Amino acid sequence: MAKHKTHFEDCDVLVVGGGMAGTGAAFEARHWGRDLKIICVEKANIDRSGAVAQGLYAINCYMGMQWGENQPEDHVRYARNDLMGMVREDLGYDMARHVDSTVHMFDEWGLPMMKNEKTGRYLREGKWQIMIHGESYKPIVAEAAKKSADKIYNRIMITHLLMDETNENRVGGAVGFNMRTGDYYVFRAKTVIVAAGGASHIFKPRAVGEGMGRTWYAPWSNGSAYALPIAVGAKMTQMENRIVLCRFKDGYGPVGAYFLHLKTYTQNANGENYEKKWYDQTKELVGEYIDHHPTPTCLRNHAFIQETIAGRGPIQMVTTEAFQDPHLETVGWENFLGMTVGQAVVWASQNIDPKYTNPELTTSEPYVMGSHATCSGAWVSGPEDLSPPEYFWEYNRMLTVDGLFGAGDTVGGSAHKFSSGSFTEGRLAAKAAVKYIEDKKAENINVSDKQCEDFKKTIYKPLENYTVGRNEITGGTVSPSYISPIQGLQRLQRIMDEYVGGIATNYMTNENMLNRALELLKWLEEDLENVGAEDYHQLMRAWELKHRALTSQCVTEHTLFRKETRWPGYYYRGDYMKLDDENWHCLTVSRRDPKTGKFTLEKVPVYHIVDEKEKKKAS
Ligand code: SFD
Ligand code: AMP
Repeated sequence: MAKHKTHFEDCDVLVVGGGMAGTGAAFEARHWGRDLKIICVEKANIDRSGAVAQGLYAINCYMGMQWGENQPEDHVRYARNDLMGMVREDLGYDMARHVDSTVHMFDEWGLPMMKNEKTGRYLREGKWQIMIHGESYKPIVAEAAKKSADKIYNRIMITHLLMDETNENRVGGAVGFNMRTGDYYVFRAKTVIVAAGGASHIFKPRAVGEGMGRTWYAPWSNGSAYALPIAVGAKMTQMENRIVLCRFKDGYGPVGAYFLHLKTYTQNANGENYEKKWYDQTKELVGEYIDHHPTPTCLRNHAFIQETIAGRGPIQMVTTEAFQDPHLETVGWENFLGMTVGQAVVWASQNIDPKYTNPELTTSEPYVMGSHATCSGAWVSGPEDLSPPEYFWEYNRMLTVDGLFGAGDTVGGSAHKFSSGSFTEGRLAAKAAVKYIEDKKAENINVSDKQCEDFKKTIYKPLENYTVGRNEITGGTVSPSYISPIQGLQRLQRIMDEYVGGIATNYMTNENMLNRALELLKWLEEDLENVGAEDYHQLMRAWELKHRALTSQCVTEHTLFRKETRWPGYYYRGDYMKLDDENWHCLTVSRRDPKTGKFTLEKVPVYHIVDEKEKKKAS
């Protein structure tokens, strides 16, 4: 253990994760806290980390209030509709009313924005989306964070949150290790903002074998955003609301620019528009939600999945018409070259020229996120001017652990934030964290040396497991006493895939399957005490896996709790196939007791804040 040098860093605001939300948090913390010490800790390198590492081709959340294009209320209606009613409208409204100012800063900072030549406005891809040349999106926002924070620590993975020993429910910082040097880092902090992104590789991906590692969401998004708060007893919400994405096959290229800007459309293998065919069947399941506009993302998936099960796949995107226009053809290719290069490479390597061949689509494995058309994540306080009492405990975006804040994928209930909304939420969280410090809520925090030393032992245990266990290998690499991170990951993915509604069962699950999953996940948790890491990179893999496994337990508990199928196309509860507004028009909230590891779940009212006054007046 002595081999791993310990570094201490004391600060006011600690930002965990320097992605979209983390860079927003670091930037805004400096704005409000001129004299505060602000530290950002990033697992990779902030210049190219997180989901936006490769770049993006659109900013998917921009109101355009300066031109009267949309108002925050409109966005709340949109997100509520898309999520089948289940969103935190206070959080969504709060993000929407501030998101334009974020985008205007990106513009000032040099992000190349496409313009509509006729109107001079940002070029719309869709009602909410604007188009960018975004290959350098991430370095641009990283620069703002680097100029704002006292220090950015790259290559340090945060594994645990520290807790105050005088106040059981108050955060005291975080610990982690540098995956290049192996050094141990203790960050004692007055406030912590978790902005560690979503989770891929929880469910078995479609791309396995030679394609292993390819996913739509960033493969390095490992659920720390959920595991860190869950481990200290913070409440989580809507963790059952995993998302399945319609994507171009094999490269997982996004479809938004194609549907919305290029106006391409889908068809089954016989050239038929299949979506309409599933109208009556879907109506049986979800009632009038199928009549909403735009059709909720999950219900579009539903038709796709059912049509494929019926044997009329593959489903194709009709690109051959749009691509006859040379401008649209350029946009179609550039969209991937600036965001998902792998899709362009797949097409090139499979002789698919979308001008002449309609490429195949697929539905992805599920991801856990809080920023796309889904809202899994932490249960946080909303802003004081909007939130009803159940949703408000003084500091905006503070979790149910004092001094612990969240933003972006970390935060549940506020869907459709995307890159710009996640950055915005980071700003909101940072502003509140600074206020928390100014209000003297972070005084006399006590984090003992013992707490830090105990975590140090825990963190490096996988190295020890390997060093001892490898001596027992008598042939090959199969060890009788430890498992490798990749073995553990594949086991986790299989449990989630086969029992919790992954691709193996066409997203189907039920109570028996979920109970079995919980049993298997418990055994996995026990076995993960024996995960072995041969170097620091594998040590990171070991901790990523542990975070994924804890996140998975929470997802499974939530899926078991909600006894209905709220989002057909994201997953199905075979034993409760219908949407049940009478019993389940509510949010789900869980808490894991850090001492016993037991989860408890509750229903919390979903308040429809926007339009409610009008409705009341009318009645
Ligand atoms: O079309 C630790 N997203 C899109 N958003 C848009 O606005 N437009 C698009 O065009 C988008 N598309 C898209 C998108 C994502 C991807 C992967 C593709 C295409 C291919 C979504 C946004 O990217 C997403 O909403 C935000 O990035 C979410 O922000 P945030 O901050 O919640 O997550 P992050 O950016 O991944 O950052 C997380 C950071 O945390 C680090 N990290 N650091 C230290 N210790 C740990 N334990 C850590 N664990 C994680 C990560 O390294 C990362 O830097 S489209 O498909 O929708
Ligand atoms: P995607 O590329 O699928 O991640 O989507 C990017 C943006 O376009 C998101 O805001 C989606 O909700 C939206 N979007 C994608 N496909 C459609 C569609 N068929 N109809 C309406 N909105 C869509």
